Amino acid sequence: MNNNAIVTLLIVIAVIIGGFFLYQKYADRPSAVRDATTDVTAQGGATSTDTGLVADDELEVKEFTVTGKPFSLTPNTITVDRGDRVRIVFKNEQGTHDFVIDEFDVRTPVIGAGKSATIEFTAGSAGTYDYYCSVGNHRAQGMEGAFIVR
Ligand SMILES: [Cu+2]
Repeated sequence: MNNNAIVTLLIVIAVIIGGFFLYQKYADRPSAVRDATTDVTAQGGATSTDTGLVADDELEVKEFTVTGKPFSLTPNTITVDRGDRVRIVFKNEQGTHDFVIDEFDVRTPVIGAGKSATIEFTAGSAGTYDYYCSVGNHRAQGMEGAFIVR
């Protein structure tokens, strides 16, 4: 009878311990769900990071192609907003030319016919500036334009 009582006690202890571990397993589940919820919140955070990417898009480079030939620069007006990052692709169709904006230290090399040169800069302050070809008297003959920063 004593042995039976001990066996019964062991079974009761086993059931209690088993029940405890079982309870722990189920108790873990809600916290796992809570982790998943935290992940969802983290994704919400990622969405605000996307907003940051939109802000980066505003810093996108504004590219303009300017064609040079005797004796014109086309287009002869370029308009950007203050603070814009600007890229000028200067394509020379005929003759020998360069592209210059003094105020922004913009100056491509002098290039020959069929060549192109690219220069990038930031339009730092508002105003109207001249761009021109600095070769010979090309500017006086018409190779100039207005670079407008709003
Ligand atoms: Cu020129």
